Amino acid sequence: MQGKIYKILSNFYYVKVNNEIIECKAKGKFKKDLVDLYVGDNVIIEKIDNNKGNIIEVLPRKNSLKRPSVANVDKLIILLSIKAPAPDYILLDKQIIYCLKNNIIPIICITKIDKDKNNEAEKIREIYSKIGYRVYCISSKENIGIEELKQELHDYLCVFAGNSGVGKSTLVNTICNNNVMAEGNISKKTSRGKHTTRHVEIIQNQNYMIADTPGFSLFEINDIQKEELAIYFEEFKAYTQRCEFRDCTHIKEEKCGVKQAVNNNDISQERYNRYVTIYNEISKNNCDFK
Ligand SMILES: Nc1nc2c(ncn2[C@@H]2O[C@H](COP(=O)(O)OP(=O)(O)O)[C@@H](O)[C@H]2O)c(=O)[nH]1
Ligand SMILES: [Mg+2]
Ligand SMILES: [Zn+2]
Repeated sequence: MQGKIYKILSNFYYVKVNNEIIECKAKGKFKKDLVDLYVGDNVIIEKIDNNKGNIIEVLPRKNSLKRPSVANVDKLIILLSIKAPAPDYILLDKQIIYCLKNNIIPIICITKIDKDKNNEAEKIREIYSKIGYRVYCISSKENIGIEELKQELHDYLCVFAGNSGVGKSTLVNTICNNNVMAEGNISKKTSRGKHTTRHVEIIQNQNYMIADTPGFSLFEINDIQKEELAIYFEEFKAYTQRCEFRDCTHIKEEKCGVKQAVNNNDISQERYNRYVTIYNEISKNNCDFK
C-alpha cells in the first residue's frame, strides 16, 4: 500500500493511506539503510494490524526541505505583511530563488492588507504577477482574499514561509476553520512575533495538506553560484540575448540587455537592485570559503 507520512513522533510514523491514518514503524534492513524519513515522504507500507503497519520503502523525493524537514513540497506560500513586520523583499526574492531551485511553485501572499494605507500591496502584485508569479492579497482579520487562496492550496502539499509575525499561524487557522495552531503575539519592542510553532506535521483538514513549520525565516542560498543567479530572475531571460558577452553578469558590463530593460522599465528596478545585492552576498560568501 502506498501512503504519505503526515506526522512523525519519536519512532512512530503516521502514514495516510486512502483517508486512513496508519501508525507505522520503520523496520529491519530498511531502517538501517535509511538516512531519514520526512513528513511528506511517499512510502510503501505493509499493514500488520488494523491501524498499524511497517514502512518498507520510501519513494523518490521531488524535493526536500531541511529545516524543518519536509519532503515533496508542491507549493511554498511566501507570506509578507504590509506592516508589523514591514515587507522583507530580499527574503521574498531569496525564497522565490529557493523554490525555483527546488522544484517548488512559489505563491506570494501579501498579508494584513487591512493595514495597507498606501496601496503597497498593489505595487507588489504588479511587479510579481508581471513576471508570472501568482500573488494573493489577503487579510485574515477581515476575511479578504481567503477563498481565492484556498483554491490555490487545494490538494497540494503546501508550506507557509515568512518572517515571524507575518501571520502564518493566523492564516492557517483561518483556512482550516479551527484553532490548529498557536498564534504568537507580536512583542511591541521588536514588532516581531514569538516563535510558537514547534514541530512539523501535515494538518489534516478536508482537502488541504498544510505542513505547519516553525517558520522558514532564513533561507540559505549557499549552494547557488553567482553565475547561475540570473537564471532565477526569470524576467531577465527575455533580454539576455542582447548582452554583449555570453557570461554577462548584468552588473558591470556596458552592453547589457538586462540593464537596458531596467532602463526601459521592462524589468523592475527594485528587482534588479535586489539581484545585485544577492549577487554581492553570494560573491562575499564564496570569497570567505576560498
Ligand atoms: N491587522 C492584522 N493583523 C493580523 C492579521 N493576521 C495576523 N495578524 C496579527 O499578527 C500577529 C502575528 O500573527 P501570527 O499568525 O502569530 O504570525 P506568525 O508568526 O507568522 O505565525 C498576531 O498578533 C495576529 O493577530 C491580519 O490579517 N490583519
Ligand atoms: Mg506562528
Ligand atoms: Zn547582461
